[in-house]
Amino acid sequence: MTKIAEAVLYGYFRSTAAYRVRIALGLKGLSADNRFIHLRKGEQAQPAYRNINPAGLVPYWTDGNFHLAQSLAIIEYLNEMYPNPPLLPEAVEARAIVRELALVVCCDIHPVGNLRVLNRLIELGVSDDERAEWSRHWIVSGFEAIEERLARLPGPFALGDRPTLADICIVPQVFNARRFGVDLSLYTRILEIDSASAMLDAFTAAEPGRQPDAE
Ligand SMILES: N[C@@H](CCC(=O)N[C@@H](CS)C(=O)NCC(=O)O)C(=O)O
Repeated sequence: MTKIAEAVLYGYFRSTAAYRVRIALGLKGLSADNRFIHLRKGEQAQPAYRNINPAGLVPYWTDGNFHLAQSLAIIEYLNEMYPNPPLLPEAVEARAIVRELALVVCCDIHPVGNLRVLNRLIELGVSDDERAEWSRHWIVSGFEAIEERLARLPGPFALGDRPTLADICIVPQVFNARRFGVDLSLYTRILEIDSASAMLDAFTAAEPGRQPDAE
């Protein structure tokens, strides 16, 4: 594991977006200093963190004067700075498909189940059960789209025998789906990715339960 000298990753053990960056770092054989922002305690909204990342979200990446938000931007940055092993396939079409799958997770599933959205639903009087149903609904809707797409692609990963950005996004979303009690039995290709990933240290070391701030 090569430590990137001044780099700091701000994260939270259960943040699926930070989980994506942890996997990417692991696949590259890289590490950074970790700082933990306790999202449940609201540390992301405190001035101490807002002064670092005004958006008040994790993950956040700093390397000296270079600052970067958004997990996909951080992962693509790491992929360009440290090209081996590549996290995107070589063929243009394959790269586009991998990005398509990653974006279903990052744009269509994750944002509507994010903590601040669920907190806003609490303010609007939505019950615990209804909020859980809300999260499951959007995970199922996105997973159906992903599963259909994956059915036409070779496994065991999203696109062939090497993990890519698609797997980096899908695996943390599977963790989140299990947390919300989604029945995953229908998604055989997604489960295949989950099993193939579980054989790789980069994925297991990034699991929420293995992080120093895990509760
Ligand atoms: N699109 C952003 C999403 C970042 C994000 O929403 N992170 C969540 C944790 S997974 C967060 O910080 N939530 C804090 C909150 O909702 O207050 C990314 O991919 O980095």
